[in-house]
Formats: sequence, C-alpha cells, structure tokens
Amino acid sequence: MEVRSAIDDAALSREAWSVLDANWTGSATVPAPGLYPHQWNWDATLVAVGLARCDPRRAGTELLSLMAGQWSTGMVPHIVFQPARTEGYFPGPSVWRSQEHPASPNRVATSGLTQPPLHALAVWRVWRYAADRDEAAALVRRLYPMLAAQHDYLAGTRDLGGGGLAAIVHPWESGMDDSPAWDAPMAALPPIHHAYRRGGPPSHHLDTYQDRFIWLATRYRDTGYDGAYLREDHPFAVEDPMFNGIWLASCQMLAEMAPVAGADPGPYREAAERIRAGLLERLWADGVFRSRDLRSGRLSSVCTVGCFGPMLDPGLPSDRVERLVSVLESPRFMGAAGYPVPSCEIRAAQFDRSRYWRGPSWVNTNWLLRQALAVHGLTEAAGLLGAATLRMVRQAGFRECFDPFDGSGRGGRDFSWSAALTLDLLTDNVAP
Ligand code: 2M8
Repeated sequence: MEVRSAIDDAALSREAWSVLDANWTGSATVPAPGLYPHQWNWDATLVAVGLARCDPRRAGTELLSLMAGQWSTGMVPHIVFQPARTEGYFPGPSVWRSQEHPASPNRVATSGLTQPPLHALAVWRVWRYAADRDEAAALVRRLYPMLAAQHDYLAGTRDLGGGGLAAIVHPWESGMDDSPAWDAPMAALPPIHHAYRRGGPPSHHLDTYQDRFIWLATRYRDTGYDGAYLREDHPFAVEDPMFNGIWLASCQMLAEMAPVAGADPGPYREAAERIRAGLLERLWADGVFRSRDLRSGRLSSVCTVGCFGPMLDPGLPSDRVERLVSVLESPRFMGAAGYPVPSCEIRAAQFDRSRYWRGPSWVNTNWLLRQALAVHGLTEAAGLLGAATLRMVRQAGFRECFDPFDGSGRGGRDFSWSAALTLDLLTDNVAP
C-alpha cells in the first residue's frame, strides 16, 4: 500500500489546486485525466460545491458549461463531451447520438441519461458564499430557469412510480454504477446476446454489468429517448433514496433562492414535501431508506451508502434521523471501517473492499453525509467524518476511492471531486 508522508493543510490545498488546474479545460473540469476526459454531471456540480467558497467565479463557469448540455426537455445529461479532448471514452458520442435528437443542444454532444440533481445545491452554495453579491445574484438569475426546467423534467417525466419520486432508468444515473443496490434489477434483465467491450485499459465495472449497461442505454436511445417508453416498457426503473434525497435538498435550495430570481418559492416547498412523503411511504424499511425496483415492486435487501441520502433533508422527522445515524455509526458502516464511509454495509455478502461502489469509501458521498449530519445539528459526527475524509486524501492522495479498512487509494488518480471537496473541507471542518 502506498502511504505518503504526512502533509500539512497548506500543502494539501496546493496539491488540490494543481489537480483542479490540470483537469481544467478552460470552461469545465474533467473528472480524471485519461480515464474520464469529458465533463460529467455530478462531478461538475461537486467541483462547483467544492469551489464555492474558494473560487465562486470558476464554480459558476463550471455550472454554466454543464448547463450548455441541457436538453430542451429539461434533462441535464450525465456527460457533456469535450470536443477538444481526443482521448477515447466508451461509450462516446457515436453511441449516444444525441445530435440526432431534436431536444439536444446544437453545439455540444452529450449522453442521453442524467445524474443526481445536485445543481441547485451547488448554485446555492456559490450564491451564499460569494463576496460579490451582485455577481452571485446575476448567476442565480441566469441559472434559475435552467434549474426550474430540470426539476420539471424530473417531476413530469421521471415519476414513473406515480408516488412523487424520480426514478433512475440506468445505474449510471445514480452515479453509484456498480452498487449492489442494482444487482436484483440488473439480474432480472432479459438475456443479452450482444457483447460490447470498452477499448483501452481493463474496466473497473463488474464484467456481468458491462454488456447490460450498454444494452440498456442503447435500447433507450433507439426509442428516441422517449418518456412514454420509460414509463411503459423500459426494464430498469428504480427509485433511489440518494437521488431523491438530493433532489429534495435541491428543491429547498430553489425555494430559498426564488426571491433572488423573482420566482415563486411555493412550488418548490410543495415539491420538497411531496418527495419527503414519497420517501417515507415508499422507501423506508427496517430502519433505513432502500431503493425500490419499480418493475418487481421490491425494495433492495442490501443497505448501501445511498440509504442515507434522505438525511440531507432538514425536515426529515427526528426519529428517522436517529435510526439512520445509529446504522451509519454502527459496525455495519462507520464503526468497523478505519476509513469511512464504505459504499456498502460491511456485513453484506455483496460487500467487496476493492470493487467500485461495492465497498470502497468515496470523498463525494462522505461530503454529502457530512452535510446531512450537519443539517441535523450533529456537528460532532460531521466534524469526525470531515476529519476522516481529510486523513484519507492526506495519506493516499486525491484518488477516485479508498479502501475502507486501510485507506489505500483505488481507481483513478488526480480525481477532481476528491480535490475540490478537500478544499471545502479544509475551509471549514467543523460545520458548513
Ligand atoms: C463513474 O461512472 C462512469 C459512467 O458514468 C464510468 O464508470 O465510466 C461513476 O463513479 C460516476 O459516479 C462518475 O460520475 C463518473 C465520472 O467520475 O465515473
């Protein structure tokens, strides 16, 4: 295992900036050199979250270039391709064929899926912390209609279960691609006869998932990215607690920023209530929130880091918060991991300390859980989680993810959200 000599906060911050500068295209940040050479959706918003207090202007540019990929349906794609980046990434623009679709933007090629809607939360942080209030307000006014369209899309096209929650239609939309939460719906897909293979280095994805990922994406593409098809025929439709917890938090942020944009906060407050009710009625079971497979009607039996997403809601009833925190702090998650928070509960058969999203700890989910603890006033636990996250990056560098037992780095190096969120943690590791 590689362990670096301890470095102080100033050196860590300098390293974080050099990663972000190396991954900056001039208007966007790629997640990691070589491995992910384009702009990814939740990576970009997490970079903006991390930069909000250090460089709000660059955070704004990041968000605007992501939103240049927004479709006229309101959907914000999970990848905005960077034409200047020549490194290969599969599946690239020729697989998604966004430019054949009338709703896609003219100037940029994108994927046809989305990712967790953290955008309003990121904009809120830029607005909240920017020293130049006029510039921040102008950014809010510019982005607000795009965020409103994004939220309308989720409520109108993605409430496939009719219970007020947005469904993801591909594991990539969760951002936690290989999570065991998707094992049952992925296993239920029909047999796939076409073998798709990525070129380049071996993939970090489970071999069994690879072909299914591409098959699901191209099947959706071949319907013309049709909303009615998603509702009636698409075989993967899952209500994910992390995706919906993030959506709820973003609704609250839109309500708070509404006066700046001259908008009515009412619909966003109501949307937040509706999502909270949906989460409690449809996804709460055995002391945590679990993803619901809309095709089988079953809740996931495995508990993952995604189960805690609804804690981002300050209005979540306190008895639920207490239950969630007791699971989070137990040996199932933080209690038995020296480098928390593992992406899957340690006692689960599916737990794998080195497999992508099936065990390793990630800086982004740690940051989100730290935020969730802080919104419920649990500042000590939030502080501990922030400190544990900084210990990981101090020791192993800005890796994509980390072994939850020994903290060794996994996946890509010089990973943007690990660097950007470190800057935020260094700014304030007590409470947001
Ligand atoms: C990973 O996902 C991409 C597909 O979107 C991939 O594996 O190729 C995930 O970790 C996802 O959360 C992340 O946004 C993306 C880029 O960092 O990589």
